[in-house]
Amino acid sequence: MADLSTFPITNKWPAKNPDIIQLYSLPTPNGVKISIALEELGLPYETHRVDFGANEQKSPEFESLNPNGRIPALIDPNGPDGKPIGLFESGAILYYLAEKTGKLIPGDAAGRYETLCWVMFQMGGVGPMFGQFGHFYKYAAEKVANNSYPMERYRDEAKRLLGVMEGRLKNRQWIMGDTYTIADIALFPWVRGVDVFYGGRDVIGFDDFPAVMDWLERCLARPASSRGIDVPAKE
Ligand SMILES: N[C@@H](CCC(=O)N[C@@H](CS)C(=O)NCC(=O)O)C(=O)O
Repeated sequence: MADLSTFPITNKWPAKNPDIIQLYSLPTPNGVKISIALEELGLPYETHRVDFGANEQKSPEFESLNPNGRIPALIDPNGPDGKPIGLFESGAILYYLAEKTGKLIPGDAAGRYETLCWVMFQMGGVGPMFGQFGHFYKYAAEKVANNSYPMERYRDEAKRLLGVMEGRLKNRQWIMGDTYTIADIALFPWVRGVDVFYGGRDVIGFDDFPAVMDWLERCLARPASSRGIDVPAKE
């Protein structure tokens, strides 16, 4: 049995089965990227729900694994050289899982780097900008009731980014063409989130991006997406 005692996070969230991947998460766009990837890969994993209401993501135990105090974070008891490894930042976790299994990423070096470009596009662009849009459009709407600038700025940037995706997805089934990869898994929960979490479908103008919408439907229709999209479920 793997020994995870060097990871203080396991004191607060004990592992029932320390031999399988431990995922610390919530069903947010960043969180579900990892559960969806794990479902696609068929890797066994145990989930631990991090309660934002109790600010658990900023607890010393959580920050011992991710000093940035944000989900998702993960421990793989069977990391490089068979030793346990702790990881944070969803893009890095996705890349790790793809490298570990040789799946959800093209086999050739050029294809792998191109996939990484799109993962980084999500991490540096789509995630932060869509997130700020949601903040000003929904969560902090009252605070900026007299100033439409923040919402408009991030709305327009979100639209621009969707335009980039529209160009990429025209005549492609997936971001990398015929192969479903971690780039799709990084991006689609954020596009879905504009609608499901922020109610922003109309203000962003989803209808202006038909190729993105068709791709989103294809992503959501995958059985692994249904299994991973609400993980960890409420107890
Ligand atoms: N770049 C990070 C972002 C992670 C992130 O922002 N997670 C959010 C949930 S989607 C979070 O933990 N928020 C809690 C907080 O900010 O305190 C990643 O992709 O893993």
